[in-house]
Amino acid sequence: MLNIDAIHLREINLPLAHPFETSFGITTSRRILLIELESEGLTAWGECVAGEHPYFSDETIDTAWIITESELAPRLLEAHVERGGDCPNIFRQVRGHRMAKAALENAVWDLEAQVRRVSLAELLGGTRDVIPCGVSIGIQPSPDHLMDKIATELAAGYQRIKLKCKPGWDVSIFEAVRDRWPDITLSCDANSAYRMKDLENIVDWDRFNLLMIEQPLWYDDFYFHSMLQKRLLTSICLDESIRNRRDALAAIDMESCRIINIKVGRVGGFSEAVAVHNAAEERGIPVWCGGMLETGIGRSHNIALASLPNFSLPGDVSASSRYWAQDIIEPQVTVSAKGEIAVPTTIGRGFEVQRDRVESLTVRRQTLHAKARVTA
Ligand code: OSB
Ligand code: MG
Repeated sequence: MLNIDAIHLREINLPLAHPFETSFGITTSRRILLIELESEGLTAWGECVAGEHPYFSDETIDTAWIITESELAPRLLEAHVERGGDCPNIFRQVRGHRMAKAALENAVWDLEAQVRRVSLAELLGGTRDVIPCGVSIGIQPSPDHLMDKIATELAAGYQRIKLKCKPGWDVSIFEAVRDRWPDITLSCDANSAYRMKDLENIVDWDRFNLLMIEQPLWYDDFYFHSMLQKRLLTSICLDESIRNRRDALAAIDMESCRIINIKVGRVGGFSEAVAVHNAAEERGIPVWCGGMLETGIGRSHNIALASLPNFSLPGDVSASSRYWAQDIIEPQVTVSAKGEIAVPTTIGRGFEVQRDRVESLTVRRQTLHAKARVTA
């Protein structure tokens, strides 16, 4: 039994070390909802990956805050909780709001790992000692800026370069990058910036030998992606479209994609992330772990998840220093010269939260307490 005594919500504000531009906008600073669970002297953490605006997904930090405070946290405090895997059922009545649910559920798994005295990776079923790392490089002010960034990341050892793209920042960029680096593992991510009128343009990208094209079409689509995939040699990878295991099954059976990006926040927590992973594995579809510009808390959860066996492609989980002047965990997440992150084997998530730092970055807070328990 996991007796949760209190749930603390807090918002921290943290500037990114470098602005991050996608087809849907530029992020220069993050407003992040952190969850802290208190349970019989233990502290567990969760991070909500919803952004400030409803651009990547329909959730935002503000919707997540309200739903957590008014619906999810009260349910969790009243429930009989044995394990992290109980959370989907506890939250079942609330539709959607998967990023809000994930922040709480992942904190419960973090707590469960501490109570069982195992690493979070082990609790999730992880088998890897190290995870292979790639980087996601945002749209840059100029092609020269992009070339410099790629050179830096390759020198650091990253195994795969993913370029954010959009109409006007695509073919000419791929050409320039392939001219200079004909053999690197390269992919692109459109974040739904294209439509079927662009089909012939996208088919032409086959000549760049990309590992995958991530979410080229609508954020909620399977059918048109399957039409596009039929015309392409390059694999499509779905990100935004995959909300749960059933979506993964639909996408795989319709041949809308040949690769899946798993983001634990996007699918509603570790239980569903493992379910998507397993469904893909049974059908021979490789997965990789996506990122959402997380602090070290969400990042450490991503590392544990990415240690599962079917995370066979390099993910977007990279070093703390690529995002933050100083991360809020200790040690910071670092990547080896081979482009790998070591999966912690110590109890729990394996990185300490810098509590004083978090305290000083906090701009809003709210605490919910459990009702006094009756002990026999
Ligand atoms: O589509 O993968 C995406 C960041 C914010 C929103 C969506 C995406 C991303 C990234 C960055 O690609 C991944 C990372 O480095 O955390
Ligand atoms: Mg993506």
